[in-house]
Amino acid sequence: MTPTVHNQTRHWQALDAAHHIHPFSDTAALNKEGVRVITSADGVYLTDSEGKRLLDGMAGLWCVQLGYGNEELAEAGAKALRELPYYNHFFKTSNPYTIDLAAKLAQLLPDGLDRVLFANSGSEANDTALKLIRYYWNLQGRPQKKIHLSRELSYHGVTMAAASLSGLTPMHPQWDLPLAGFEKVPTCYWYGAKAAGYGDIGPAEFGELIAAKLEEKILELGADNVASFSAEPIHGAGGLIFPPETYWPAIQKVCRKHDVLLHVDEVITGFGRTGNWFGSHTYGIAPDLMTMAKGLSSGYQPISAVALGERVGNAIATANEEMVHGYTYSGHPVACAVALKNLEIMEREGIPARVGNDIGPYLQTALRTAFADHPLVGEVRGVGLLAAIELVDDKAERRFFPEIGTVGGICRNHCFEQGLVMRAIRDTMVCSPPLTITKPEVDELVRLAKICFDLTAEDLGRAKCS
Ligand code: PXG
Repeated sequence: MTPTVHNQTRHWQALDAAHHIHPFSDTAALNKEGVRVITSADGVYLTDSEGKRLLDGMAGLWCVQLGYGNEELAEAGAKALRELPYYNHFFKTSNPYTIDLAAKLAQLLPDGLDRVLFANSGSEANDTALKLIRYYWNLQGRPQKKIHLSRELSYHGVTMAAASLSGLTPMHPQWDLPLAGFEKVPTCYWYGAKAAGYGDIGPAEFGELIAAKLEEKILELGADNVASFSAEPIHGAGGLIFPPETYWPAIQKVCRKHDVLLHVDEVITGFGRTGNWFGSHTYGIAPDLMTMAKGLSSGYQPISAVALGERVGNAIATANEEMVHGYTYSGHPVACAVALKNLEIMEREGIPARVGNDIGPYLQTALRTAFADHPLVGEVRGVGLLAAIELVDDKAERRFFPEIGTVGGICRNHCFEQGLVMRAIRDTMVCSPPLTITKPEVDELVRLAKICFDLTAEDLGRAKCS
């Protein structure tokens, strides 16, 4: 590293510390340490201002489906920027990019989801979904149906309503949330069931039991007061928790029985991540509303959407009054152009099927083979190109470390040092690489992860993996 490069990094770090507040960060601690400045990216690799390369096992924040440096996406954006850099949809207007994207989504989405509204982030999409749910019940003449149910450990974003919907409780006290009318139900975290006092229950039975808890909650609140149930098909930021196979069928039955709208948050699970276009395809879910963001544009542009099933879609389309909602940038032409190209490439290259049949199983097998006997690894779980490795104190007992998050933090730091980006959620290491990752790159990811897990085991004085 040359002195000028280092000075440039220091300069950026100083300016960042002085003027930029980071999301989900302890500002004082971060400024003391100094941020890492990412200057470029290509394929599955990031490069920082010191010239260090990192294999991005997280696809940014679970979003860069097609990897970095995709020329076609860049060209699509540049073309739209020249042709129509902005126009809105408020004044009885539309534009070809937005129209084509809406129609393309209707074609790719699960049956029945035929209409979409656009927004700019996952949080906005979820906020919008909650408003539409309230509007729907108001239109039905059932204004008392107002309570939004969601799950413990869920992550739905950070606006006042999306944070209220989120079940990760540390997200609430700084902002006096949740708002009134948001209630939580337990979730289907089978690996943690023993530690949570459910005993030695099997996954299938646990899935049914947790779905029954949703019904109990609805009955306790009164079905006439419950508007909706929101859930990610797979918990993402809550620790990559995959549902037992009994869970989703039972949940859907409960929602139908009690006339509770089912809102599925596919911000992470959408666009090929699970080996199908949507997580709802993977788990056979038929949502009333679906929200999506991230992979919709491979993260190249901020864009999100709410898709509506027949019930809510028809109610709005036949309300014969103005729907008083919309953003300046709803359906932004440049974002729509990039998203449209993203979907075209994914379709042309058969990306969801590649994840489902080829590279996804390859990653899952490689991780299971590498970590089956690792002293810290209690479980490797995953679907498609989502994988979680649970680091535990006692494998046989499925017992977590006493100070939750410390070991995950140690491991995550080793990963950065070794040139691998993996996220630690509590003591679960998670991985969600670009969907374009190659087999040699998966091999490299697993090789680096193994070094880091071994270093973590050494730090803890545990035997290393042979
Ligand atoms: N729903 C889900 C399921 C998400 O994962 C959002 C909504 C909110 O999207 P926006 O675009 O408003 O951020 C998300 C976002 C992490 C992490 O560290 C995860 C997300 C965002 C930031 C960090 O895992 N997911």
